[in-house]
Amino acid sequence: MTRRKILISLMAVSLGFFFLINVANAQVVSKTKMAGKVSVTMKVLPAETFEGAGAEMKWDGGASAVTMNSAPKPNHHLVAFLKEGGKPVENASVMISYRELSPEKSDWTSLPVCRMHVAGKGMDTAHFGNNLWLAKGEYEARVTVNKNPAVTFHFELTK
Ligand SMILES: [Cu+2]
Repeated sequence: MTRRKILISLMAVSLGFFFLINVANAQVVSKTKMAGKVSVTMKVLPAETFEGAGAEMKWDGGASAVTMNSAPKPNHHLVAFLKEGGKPVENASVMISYRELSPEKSDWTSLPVCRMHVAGKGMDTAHFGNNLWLAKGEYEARVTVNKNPAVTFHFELTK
């Protein structure tokens, strides 16, 4: 092997590691609870894009999407997927609020909730929520769907 080829393979290997580390770093939280007859799956995903050619989310109602160029730049996507009788719920009035429990205790903050679906995947993937910035720590999120009692989820972000 020439020196140049060795250098290129080293670069490819380190690029591979870079992607691996990033995938491993993408923290995903998913929890499900019942709110009346509606099953509410709260997810905390890495922030998703709403704009540009390869946009991951298609906004389709409610509050404005918090885009990647918002300040502070969002690092998470806090959303609720709803099902009733095993079928995805597309239309609902959804309120989401959250608060930090540790390291600092904060007041409840309401998330501007928009409805979206996964771009190109149709309304079966409809969900409610938004991008936001959250520091590492423990949190509680409260999701209210229509007139059902609110459901509370506890989650921890390690990054
Ligand atoms: Cu989304």
